[in-house]
Amino acid sequence: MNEAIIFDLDGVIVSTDHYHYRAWKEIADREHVPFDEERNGLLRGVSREKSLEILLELAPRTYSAEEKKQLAEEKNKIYRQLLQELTPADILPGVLTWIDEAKEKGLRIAIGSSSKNTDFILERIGLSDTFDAVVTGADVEHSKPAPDIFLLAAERLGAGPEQCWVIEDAPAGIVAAKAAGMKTIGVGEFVQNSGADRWALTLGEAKL
Ligand code: B16
Ligand code: MG
Repeated sequence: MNEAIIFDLDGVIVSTDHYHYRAWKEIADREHVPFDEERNGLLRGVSREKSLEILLELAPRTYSAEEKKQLAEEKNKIYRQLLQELTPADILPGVLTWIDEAKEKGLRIAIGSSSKNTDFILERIGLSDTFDAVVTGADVEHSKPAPDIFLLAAERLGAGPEQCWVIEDAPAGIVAAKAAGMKTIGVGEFVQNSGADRWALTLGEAKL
């Protein structure tokens, strides 16, 4: 049976980093928590709730579970507003070629993303009907770096883990894919030394 490809979303298909940053920064400033682009890098690929935990590590006070829930909701509201700016022109270089070539070769393709905004993002960039399966943080209890998202994506594709290639931009995603027993292609500077089986600076330069 042919191999399958599971694409991460944020950082591989489209870059939403700066939107996440702008939304988290607004929350951080309001709460007097130091936060910059470097700290934002720590949130790459991990869930919204875990991202908030990391952000609040530098907070001057502690927060109740209810307060955290509210902050995460507020962040998402700001983020969703910013996502309105996304268009198909934001699809990262090389993505459409990868999708076309996979389809030509008869490979099944999926999205495996921690983002609970996946459906909205795919809609904004015009790729809602492109993938054979879409698995997000909303479908599993444990998000990346746990393997659950990728294992469910493989199951929905009808592929065994050993047949799957995962394309990821985040260390948490590479750890998750390896824990799932899958082959990995790291894309971008954040996963250059993360132990991915293959690596390229951009998806356009990456090879299966
Ligand atoms: P949301 P990915 C991840 O998406 C992002 O990289 C990460 O920064 C974000 O915190 C996470 O989704 C959750 O996103 O708040 O939209 O549910 O890289 O796994 O596609
Ligand atoms: Mg990512």
